[in-house]
Parts: sequence; C-alpha cells; structure tokens
Amino acid sequence: MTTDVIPRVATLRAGFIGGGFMAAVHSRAARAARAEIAAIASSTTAGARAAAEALGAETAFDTPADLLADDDVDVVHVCTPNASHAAIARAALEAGHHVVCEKPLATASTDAAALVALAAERGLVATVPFVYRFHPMAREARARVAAGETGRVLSVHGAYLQDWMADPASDDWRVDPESGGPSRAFADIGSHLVDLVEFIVGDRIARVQATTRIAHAERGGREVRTEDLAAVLAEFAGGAIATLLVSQVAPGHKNGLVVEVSGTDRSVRFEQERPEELWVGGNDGTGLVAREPGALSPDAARLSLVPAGHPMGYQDAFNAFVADTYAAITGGAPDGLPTFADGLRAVRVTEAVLASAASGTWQEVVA
Ligand code: SOE
Repeated sequence: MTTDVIPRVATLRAGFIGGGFMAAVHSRAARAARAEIAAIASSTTAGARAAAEALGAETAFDTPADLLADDDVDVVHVCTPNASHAAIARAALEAGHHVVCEKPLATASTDAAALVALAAERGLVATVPFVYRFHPMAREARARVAAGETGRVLSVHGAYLQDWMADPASDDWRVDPESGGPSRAFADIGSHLVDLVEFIVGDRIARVQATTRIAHAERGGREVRTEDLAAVLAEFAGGAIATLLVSQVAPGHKNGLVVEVSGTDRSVRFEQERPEELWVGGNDGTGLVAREPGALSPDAARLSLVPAGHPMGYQDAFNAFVADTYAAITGGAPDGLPTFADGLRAVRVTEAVLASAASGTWQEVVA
C-alpha cells in the first residue's frame, strides 16, 4: 500500500514560441511552477533546436503552427517580436490553448480587443506578464492605498528609465516598426509603468498629454521612426494627476521603474531596483518598510517566499506571475492576475500617448 503525502495537482505542459531572452525567463518560471517544458518553436528550425537544448524542452518544432497543432500542449507562451503577438495569440486560442502573451499584447488596440473577446468566448486563461505587480512590496503599496492609508490620492510620480538604447550604435528588432510596432519605448516599458501605476492606485488614467523624442535619427543604417523617450502628463478618472517619464536612453539606469503615490495623508514609493522595501512618507514620520512577511498585507505576504533579509527579485516576480496564471488554468482565482484585458488597457494608453504626441493635444484614453 502507498500513501499519497502530496496532493495530486495537474501537471501542465507548456509550449514556448520564440527563443530569446524572454523565452528563457518564461521557461524558468514554468519549471518553478512544476510545468513540463514540453515544446518550443522559433522563426527557424535551427533556432528552435538551439533553444530546446538551452531551455531543456522535450520537442523542437519546425514552425509555431506545428507547436500549436500539438494537443498535448496546455499553455502556450508567446515570446516573439511585438508585431507577431496578436496573430500567434489568436491562433493559440483558436487551437484551444491557454495563452501567456508578452506585451504589448498587440500593436493595435482593435486586435487586442478581439483577443480579449476570443479568450472569453473560448473560456481560456489568457494573461500578459505585467510582472512588476508580483513584487511583494508593490502589492504592499497597493494594499496600503486601498486601505486608505495614503488618504485621497492627489498625485502620482512615475518613471521607467533604462539605458540600453543610449548608445547610437545600439540596435534591436524593436527599432523597425514592422516588427516592433508604432511605439517603441512606451510599448516596451511604458506599458509596464502604466499597468503598475493603475494597479497600485486602483484607478484608471482618463486622459493624457504627451511628448516624445527620438534620441538618434539613425540606427543600424536606417532612419529611426519610433520614440526613445516619452514624457506624459496624465489625469485619473478620480481626479488625481500624474507625471510619467519613460526613457531607454537615460545613461546609468538599467531597469529603473519607480512609482510614487501621494495622498492627502501619506505617500508610498516602490522602486523595482530596491524591491525589498517600500518608502512611506508622512508628516508624522517617514521611513522604509522592509519586506517582513509577518508584517505585510495578506497578498504581499503570500508572494513573500523567503524571510526578510533574503532578497527576492525579478525572476521571483516572474515566477509568481506564471504560478498564478497556472493556478487560474487549474481552477483558481488569484488576486491581481494581469489578463488580456490589462494588455488591451496598456495598448489603449500607448495609442493615446502617440496620438497626443502627434497632435499636441490632450487625448482621452478609451475606457
Ligand atoms: C527591455 O526593455 C525589457 O526586457 C522589457 O522588454 C521587459 O518587459 C522589461 O521587463 C525589462 O526590459
């Protein structure tokens, strides 16, 4: 006789489309969530084979279509260049797979909206890795705002600064609008900023006034047509105002995502490069709150896997996102899971930012 000491959980079989940096991050997270790394496909057979070897996938398919035709795959992770996201996500849903699709969900909001509708119609779980939501101290900021600790929110000060495009010699598939889409820096990292700001504040940006810049007119021998940086003034539906700065040409900043929310009573500030703490400011005292699981809100404590003083980081946040996605697939309803609706939301804000920069006027964000 045997005794089961661990409850049986469904083992999901994950497939990955794309073989770059993000596929590696996704597959590590899938493995941590006890999925089988079943299959991978890329733009070439050789690329798929190399990625299968590197990630330890069971099967390398010749094409994404071959992978999508495999009924043994439960969930498909789309980690390809931006312009291909919508078509692959659509095909994956139509084939009956649950989907994790990299941001931007689509390069046009009409496509993103169609994907939201399709996922709902098919009853499939469809998520977008807005993973910064999964840092425990970002959840703590959200919980404190929701509990009224900040008072009525008056202002938000947010930035997402990187420097990997600061050198004019830096080039990437994102520079070409054919593969990157009409927005570059904002779609890539402004989308994360908008998502995190709205997640922590618990309110939506209603209108924006934006200006964008191209830092270097030419990269890789071709004219640059998409923005390296954007400055955005925003108004929330509830009346709060915000300034958001997004740049991939800010020397010295590697992944500087910062959100500060100030209310009538207190401010809270989360910095993703210092994810173990939350700055809380008030007239009655200002200081850093450390990630002490026993002292955190329930959702922040849930995501705190190791005791204080044992730093958690980006891959942990990613792992938590994938674990929650898989929990939703197996019937759970984890709080704060970013779905295709959130992916659509980020595309709509991106479109409003581009429209405002082009027209020089305030633009309403489609609700
Ligand atoms: C590059 O800008 C990048 O890898 C983004 O594409 C990710 O979404 C962000 O999390 C880190 O930076």
